[in-house]
Amino acid sequence: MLKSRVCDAIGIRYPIFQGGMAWVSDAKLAAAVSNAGGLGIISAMNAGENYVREQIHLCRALTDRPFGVNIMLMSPHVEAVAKLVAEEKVPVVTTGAGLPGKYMPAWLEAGIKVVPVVPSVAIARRVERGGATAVIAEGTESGGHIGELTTLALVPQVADAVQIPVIAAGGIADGRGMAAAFMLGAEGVQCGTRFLSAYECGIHPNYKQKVLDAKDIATQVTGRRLGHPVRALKNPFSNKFAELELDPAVTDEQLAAFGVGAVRKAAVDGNLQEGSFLAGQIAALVKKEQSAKEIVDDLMRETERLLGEASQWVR
Ligand code: TUI
Repeated sequence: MLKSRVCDAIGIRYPIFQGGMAWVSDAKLAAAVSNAGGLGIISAMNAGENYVREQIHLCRALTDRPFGVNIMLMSPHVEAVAKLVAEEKVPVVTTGAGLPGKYMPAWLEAGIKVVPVVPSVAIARRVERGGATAVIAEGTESGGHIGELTTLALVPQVADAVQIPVIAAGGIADGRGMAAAFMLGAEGVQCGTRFLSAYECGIHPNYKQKVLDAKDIATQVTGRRLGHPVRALKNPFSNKFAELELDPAVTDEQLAAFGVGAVRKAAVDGNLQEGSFLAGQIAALVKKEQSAKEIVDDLMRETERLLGEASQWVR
C-alpha cells in the first residue's frame, strides 16, 4: 500500500488532499474526503469568522477524522479567521495567495499542523524555517490563483530544497498524475478540479457540466495585469475580462471591480455568462460524477498499479 510521511504527519490513511476552493469546498465535501481516508479541506475564502466557525463545527459533526481549513491570505477577514482556527484548534491549516509567516507562531502554539501552498523554492524554504509540517508545491496548471512554474519544474526543485514532505498540486486528476508526482519527489498530492465532480460537492449543476464538457484547451488565465493571475474555464466572463485587461482606457480599479463576485456567481448561481468557473488544465480528465470515496479509491488504485509496474521500463 502507498504510504508516505504525509500520512504519518497528518494522521490520514491516503496522501491525498482536497484543495480548498472558494465557494466550493464546504464542510460537506471536506468531511466526505476525510471519511474516504484523504484530507478534506474547508475553504475560508473571503468569508467572516461566523461562517468559518459554522463550517468547522459542521465538519466535526460529519467526521471524526482530521480535516483542514484553507486560509486565503488576501481575504479581508484573514486576521479574524486566523485567530478563530487557533481557538478551534483545527487539525490542519493550509494557506494560499500569500505568506503565512505572521500567523504561524499562534497556529503552531495551538498544535495546528500548518501546510502552506508555495509557488517557489524561496517561499518553501521560508515556511519550513517558520515551522511548516509540509508544503504544497502548486504548479501553474491548477485552477484559481496561480504561480509561474509548472508542477513538473516546481516539485523536484522544492523537494531538493526542503526536508519536510512536499505535496504536489496543479495538473493532477488521476493515478498517472499522482504516480508522476511521487516520481518527482512528492509524498502526497492535492487535487481540486477532480473533486468538482464529486456528488458531495454542492456547486451549481452548470459548473459540474462545464467541467465535464471541458477540452484540453478549455482554460484561460486572466488577471496578470493586476498581479493576480487566475485560471478559469473560458466563457463570456473570462473573454470580457481578457479584453478589458488589454484596454488602456480601463483602470486597474475598474478591472478589479469587474471581477468582484464572479466566483460566487459561478459556483452558487451557475451563471454561465457572468461567473468565473475556476478549474485547472486537467478539467478534461474529469469524465463523470462520482462520490468522494470513489475518487479517492480510484486515485489510490491507479497510482499503486502504476508505481508497481514502473520497473517494466528498466531492462
Ligand atoms: O490560493 C490559491 N488559489 C486561489 S485563491 C483564490 S481567491 C482569489 N481570487 C481572485 C484573485 C486572487 C485570489 C482562488 N484561487 N492557490 C494557492 C496559491 N498560493 N497559488 C499561488 C500562491 C502563492 C502566491 C504567492 C503563495 C504564496 C505567495 O507568496 C508570495 C507573495 O508575494 O505573497
